[in-house]
Amino acid sequence: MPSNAGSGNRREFLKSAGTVSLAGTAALAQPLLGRGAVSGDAPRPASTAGLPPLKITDVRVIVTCPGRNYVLVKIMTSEPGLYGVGDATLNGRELAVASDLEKHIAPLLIGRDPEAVEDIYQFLYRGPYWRGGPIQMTALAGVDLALWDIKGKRAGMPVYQLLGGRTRIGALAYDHASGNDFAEVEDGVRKAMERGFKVCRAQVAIAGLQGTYGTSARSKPGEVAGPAPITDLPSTELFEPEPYLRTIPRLFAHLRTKLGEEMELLHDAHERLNPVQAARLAKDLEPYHLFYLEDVLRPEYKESFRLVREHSTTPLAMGELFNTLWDCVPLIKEQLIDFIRCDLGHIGGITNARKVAALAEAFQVQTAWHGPADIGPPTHAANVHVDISIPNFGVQEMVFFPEATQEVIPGAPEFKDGYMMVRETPGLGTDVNEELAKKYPYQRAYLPTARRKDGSVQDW
Ligand code: KDG
Ligand code: MG
Repeated sequence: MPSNAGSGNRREFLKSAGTVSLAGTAALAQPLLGRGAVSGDAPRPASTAGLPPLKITDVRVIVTCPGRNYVLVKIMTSEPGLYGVGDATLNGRELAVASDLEKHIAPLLIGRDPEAVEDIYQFLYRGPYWRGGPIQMTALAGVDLALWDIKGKRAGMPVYQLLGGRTRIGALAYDHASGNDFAEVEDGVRKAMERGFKVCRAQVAIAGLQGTYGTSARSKPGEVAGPAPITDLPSTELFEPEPYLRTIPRLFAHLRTKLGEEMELLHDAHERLNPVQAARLAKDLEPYHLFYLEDVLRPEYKESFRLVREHSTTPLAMGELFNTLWDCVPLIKEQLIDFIRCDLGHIGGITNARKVAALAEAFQVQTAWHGPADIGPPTHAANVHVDISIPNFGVQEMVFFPEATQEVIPGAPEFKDGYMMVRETPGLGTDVNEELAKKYPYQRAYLPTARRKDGSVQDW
C-alpha cells in the first residue's frame, strides 16, 4: 500500500507529467472553468497549480471491528497512489451509515473532482433535499475527511497547514477518570496527573443505581479506552436524578479536598437532567471551579440553558449530539455556553467544524470537540488539525486506542506532556490497513439504554 512518504516527489513528477500530457489536448484550449464531467459536478479548472485535473475513481467503505466497530471511507483518485481516508463511524448505527455511503453517496462521487471539498460538501448536504441527521452527517464527515486527506497529500502538507497554520504547539487534552466510589475516581485523576494530563473528566457510580453513564465501560483508571461490552442487544441501566444530584457535588468536594485546585476537572451530565435540575447541579458545583460541566440538558431544549445560566457561573459545554451548524447557533449567539463540543464525525467533518469554530469565535465560545473511543483515528486526527489551527480552541477529549485498532487504523494523534500532537506527514496522517481490517468483521453492538425505577425511558 503506498504511504504518505514521498508524496513530495510524486508531486514534482506529476507536475512535469501533467504539463506533458496536457500539451496539445483540448483541455488546454478550454477556458479555465469548463463544464463539470459528471452530473451535478462543480465547474472545474483545467489544472490546479500545474497539476493535472484529478478525479475520484473509487469509494471504498470498510467496516471493521478491531475491538469495536469502525466505518472507514477510502476515496481513490486518478493520480496513482493518491487516496484519502475518512472515518464515518456512528456508534450503534454503523451499518446504516455504511449503506448510505455505498448505495447513495459513492455513485455521486465517482468522476468528481476531489479537490472541490466545499462544493462536494454543499452538494451532498443540500443536494439530496433532506438535510442533517446523524446518519447523513456522519457519512458526509467520512467523505469530507478523506477529501481533506487527499488535499493535504497533494499539497505535500499536513491538513492544519491548509487550515491556516499553527496557532499552538499542541491541543490541551483531557483524560477520563471513573470509579465505583470517590477514592477510585481520585485514584484515576492521580494516574492521569502522573501521565502528564492537566485536565481530567470525573464520573462516579451512584449508589443504588446500576451502571451509571461513564463508569461501566472502563472501571480501571489509566487503561486504554475500552470498548463498550459487545452485546447482541442493548443493556438497560437505571437512573434517578435525586441521588445523582446529591452525589456529584460531593464527588467534586472530595476531589478538591484531596487534590487541591491545580488539576482542571470536568464532568459529563450526559443529557439526563431537566432544566431546574441542571441549574441546581451547575449551582452546587460552583465552589469546585470546574473547567466545564457538559451536556446538562437534552439537545432539544436549547432555550432551557438560559435558566442554568441565570443561576450559576459554572462554565457549560454542549454539542456532541448536534449535526448541523444551525444546531449550534442558538446557544452560541446568546452566549449560553462556554464550550462548543460538536463531534467532527457527526457534523460533516472539517468543512463544517471550521464554520462552527468561526461562529463560536465571534461570541467568545471555545471549542472542545467530542473525542471518545467510538469515533475512529481519522476523526481524532481531524480534531487536532482543527484545534491547532484556530484561535478559540479550548480543550480536546482524547483516548488511547488499543493495539488492534492502531494496527488496522494507524496514525492517531500522539499524546505528549498533556497535549495531543498530529503527525507532520501530508494529509491527516491516518490510514487504514484493508487486509487486516478483514480479520475483524463487524459485530452487532448497541449503546446501553436507561430507565427510571418506575420503568419509564430515561436518557442514558
Ligand atoms: O457513543 C456515545 C459516546 O460517544 C458518548 O457517550 C461519549 O458523552 C460522551 C463523551 O463525552 O465522550
Ligand atoms: Mg459527552
